[in-house]
Amino acid sequence: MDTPKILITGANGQLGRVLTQSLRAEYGNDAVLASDLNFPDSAENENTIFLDILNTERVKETIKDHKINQIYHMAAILSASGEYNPHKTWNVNFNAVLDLLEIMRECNVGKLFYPSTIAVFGNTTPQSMTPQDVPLLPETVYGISKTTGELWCNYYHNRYGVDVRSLRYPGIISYQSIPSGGTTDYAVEIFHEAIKHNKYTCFLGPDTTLPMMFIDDAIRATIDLMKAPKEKIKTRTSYNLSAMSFTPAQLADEIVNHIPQFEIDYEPDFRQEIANSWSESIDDSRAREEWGWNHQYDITKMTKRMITELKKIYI
Ligand code: AKB
Repeated sequence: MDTPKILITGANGQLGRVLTQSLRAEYGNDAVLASDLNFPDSAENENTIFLDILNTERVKETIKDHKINQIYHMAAILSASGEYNPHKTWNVNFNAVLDLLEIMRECNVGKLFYPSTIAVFGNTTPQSMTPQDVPLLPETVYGISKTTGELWCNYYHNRYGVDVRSLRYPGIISYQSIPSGGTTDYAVEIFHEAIKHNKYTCFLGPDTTLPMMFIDDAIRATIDLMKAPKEKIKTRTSYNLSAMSFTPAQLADEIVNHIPQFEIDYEPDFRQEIANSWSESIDDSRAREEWGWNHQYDITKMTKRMITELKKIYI
């Protein structure tokens, strides 16, 4: 197997940052080229570049110049932000992926990781233990673009043999950055506000159940999927992936176990409708059977770790 030479797009995002650190820890700094539109804390250097994924020629040059053989394409506009600018969201989330698939084919790049999401599900999807193969009728432009991307990934794999692998991420909970633009972001914001102010106003109602995952599990799933032998990856649209499901009220109760004075109130906004169209829980048995996926964090373990890590930052 070739030594990995990895390009990460969206390396400054919630998942991209931690993925960059983890892949560098595993393969060395020089094996990982981190790219994004901007990096507030660091200037460009030989392993970090500013790259607009809509600039197809520059993306292609970068892949050729750096002899890239694996791409983690993490750049995307998320569900809530996407609704403010549907056409830009389509361009970033879909057209850039189609161009990338074509570059993969043309330049014979080894592997592509394509992040999909629970936003591919919609009001017609069974909401409890959503099966792997269901009709997808997403409500948001983010969901539409990710669904279409899944289908094109499958097409490029079947037609041209492009080794593209994908996961349908639930809401990701991490302490390394504050996500923005998503519907599941409340589950990160709540920890910051609990530690700083002992209270949080949630933009979803108390009983909104959504699937969630702690960052360590999400990163391990991503890297394990990319490392799995080709013949084990039988799903080339995107794998359902699951760890835990909870409501804002249940998460608040967990936080109270660590911060007894914590209080939550609720002011649902337009994101409530998006959340209502998504699954409450996910059947990810195919990922577990085919390449050995197994989560390690439940709501209790995740809450304890989030509070421990954020206290190191704030207190
Ligand atoms: C969002 O809320 O938009 C994302 C997602 C579930 O893909 N976190």
